[in-house]
Amino acid sequence: MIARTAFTLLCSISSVAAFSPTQHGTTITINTKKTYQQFDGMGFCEAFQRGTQIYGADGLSSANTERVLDLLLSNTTGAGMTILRNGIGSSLTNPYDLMKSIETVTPASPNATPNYDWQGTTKPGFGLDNGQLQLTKDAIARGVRTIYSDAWSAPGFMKNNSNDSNGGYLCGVSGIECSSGDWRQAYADYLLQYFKYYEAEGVAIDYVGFLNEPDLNVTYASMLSSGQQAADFLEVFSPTLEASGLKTKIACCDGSGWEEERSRLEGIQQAGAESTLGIVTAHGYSSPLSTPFSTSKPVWQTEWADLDGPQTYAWYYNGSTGEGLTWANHIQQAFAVSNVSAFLSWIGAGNTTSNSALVLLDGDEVNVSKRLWAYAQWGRTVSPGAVRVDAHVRSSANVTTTAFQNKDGSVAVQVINNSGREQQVTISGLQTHRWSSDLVKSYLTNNDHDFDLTAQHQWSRGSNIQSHIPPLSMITFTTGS
Ligand SMILES: *C1O[C@H](CO)[C@@H](O)[C@H](O)[C@H]1NC(C)=O
Ligand SMILES: *[C@@H]1O[C@H](CO)[C@@H](O)[C@H](O)[C@H]1NC(C)=O
Ligand SMILES: *[C@@H]1O[C@H](CO)[C@@H](O)[C@H](O)[C@H]1NC(C)=O
Ligand SMILES: *[C@@H]1O[C@H](CO)[C@@H](O)[C@H](O)[C@H]1NC(C)=O
Ligand SMILES: *[C@@H]1O[C@H](CO)[C@@H](O)[C@H](O)[C@H]1NC(C)=O
Ligand SMILES: *[C@@H]1O[C@H](CO)[C@@H](O)[C@H](O)[C@H]1NC(C)=O
Ligand SMILES: *[C@@H]1O[C@H](CO)[C@@H](O)[C@H](O)[C@H]1NC(C)=O
Ligand SMILES: *[C@@H]1O[C@H](CO)[C@@H](O)[C@H](O)[C@H]1NC(C)=O
Ligand SMILES: *[C@@H]1O[C@H](CO)[C@@H](O)[C@H](O)[C@H]1NC(C)=O
Ligand SMILES: *[C@@H]1O[C@H](CO)[C@@H](O)[C@H](O)[C@H]1NC(C)=O
Repeated sequence: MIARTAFTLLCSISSVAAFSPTQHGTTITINTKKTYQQFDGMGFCEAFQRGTQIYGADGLSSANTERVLDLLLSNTTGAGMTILRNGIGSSLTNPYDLMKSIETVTPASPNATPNYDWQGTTKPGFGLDNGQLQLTKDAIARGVRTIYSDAWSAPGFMKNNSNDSNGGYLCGVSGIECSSGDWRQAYADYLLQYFKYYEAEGVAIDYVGFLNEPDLNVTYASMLSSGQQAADFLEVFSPTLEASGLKTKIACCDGSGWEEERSRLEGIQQAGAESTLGIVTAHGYSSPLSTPFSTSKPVWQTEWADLDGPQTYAWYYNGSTGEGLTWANHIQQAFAVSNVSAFLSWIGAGNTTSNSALVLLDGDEVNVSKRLWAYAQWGRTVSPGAVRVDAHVRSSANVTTTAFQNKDGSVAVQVINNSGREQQVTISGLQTHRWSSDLVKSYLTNNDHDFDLTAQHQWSRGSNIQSHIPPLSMITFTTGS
């Protein structure tokens, strides 16, 4: 539905604002010449067998499997996610919701020939790698460009607590001497073998993580590590990966919060191992995203969700932790303040009584949280390879913005109005279009809209965009053909 009322355009009269800034007006000035970090994508995870629920483990019909995949991945009807994060299994068995390892038999020593078993990771009815291989293929077919495979732990026999759960450390890193020896090379070889199995299925893994939340000791797969200890493994892993000829790059360390990751990154830097990393990865749980890390590597927020709240589908109700607007603000601040290049949800779709999924499944019921449409505001309008550009806000109210320029020259400007009144917004500085017949479109999400196209107009380059943003709403404006 195109509702023309919410949108007017100041063609060619250029920067003459049709209202006084004192009337709840907001002016956003875009400067595409001033650029910041690259955008790599929006993403999600279906590890711990959550993916099997997309394929019907809890009663979802095949028609709804398609619908759920579209909701997460489609760039015309869904959130347009382009990054999938998979879990590399470390468990001995795979009842729900464990992830079985490709190496469950303990070798006699770190140098003994390993007994890898890819077929052993079959989840009956859902295929290899505990169901994740099929999801990976389907995701790629629907536009996912980047696969990030992350190990929550090494197999138990490589660790000083002899278990893939309950924390413990990799044998052979600083301070961890095990009677069984140094297992760093064996762990590197094991991760490599996992990628080779995917390669044989025609799937290239772009990034590999060898830790997940290495600051937490928990009763599921987990492995502790300091920055120095991560560097001790990188010293072995990086040359192993390089020698393999695979293009997979290393991610580290998926700290459970921003500061937990910052301290590990600093440890890696002090140990001189930063150059071995492809990306720096952090979660948002234990400490919130804040000032950027001091690194030239792209930084990704790779896991975050509301784990504690009751199931929340609303965009805005009272500003609580699971609402769509709350997450729109988290995502926007991550790009604008914390310099991330990608933002990943914990669970995409799943049957959960917590509030962590963007799409909640129950039997054949599919309930979409407004959080999904917060992800769509970037996933649908910014393509991997875009760069964030300067967007300066002058506002009498609570309006925040990010702007990105896509490789084709088009620009997407995400504007959140956190205030309880409608905002009049003027966007200036959009100059860089090469099309003779540009369009400007606006996509609205709030309690009544799900990334709905609310206006579409001819637009001439250099002219201002003027619009109204309803209270407690988000609009992304896009230019392009
Ligand atoms: C828009 O509203 C949200 C939710 O109330 C708030 O968090 C945000 O800071 C507001 N932004 C602006 C620019 O008013
Ligand atoms: C949308 O997805 C399709 C299918 O993957 C892809 O070919 C196309 O380039 C995408 N469009 C944008 C704007 O990202
Ligand atoms: C593993 O090493 C850590 C750090 O030295 C130590 O605290 C822990 O007790 C060790 N675990 C076992 C089971 O020995
Ligand atoms: C590993 O720890 C888990 C969780 O505490 C426990 O259930 C399991 O029996 C342990 N496995 C082994 C091989 O000790
Ligand atoms: C991790 O937690 C387990 C269970 O509470 C405990 O036995 C173990 O000592 C802890 N390990 C470390 C290294 O803290
Ligand atoms: C933001 O990240 C990029 C790498 O993606 C880096 O080159 C740049 O220096 C960072 N900027 C800030 C302010 O940290
Ligand atoms: C918001 O409303 C929910 C549902 O009624 C309630 O559980 C929660 O405590 C409220 N949160 C705040 C911050 O008021
Ligand atoms: C999904 O929504 C329906 C209808 O509102 C509700 O009855 C059901 O409990 C919801 N399911 C979940 C998993 O929240
Ligand atoms: C979803 O999970 C709940 C809680 O674990 C469970 O009771 C329910 O049966 C599950 N739904 C389906 C359809 O499996
Ligand atoms: C903007 O919105 C946020 C969240 O609702 C609020 O905390 C903040 O006070 C608001 N700021 C202004 C200037 O209204």
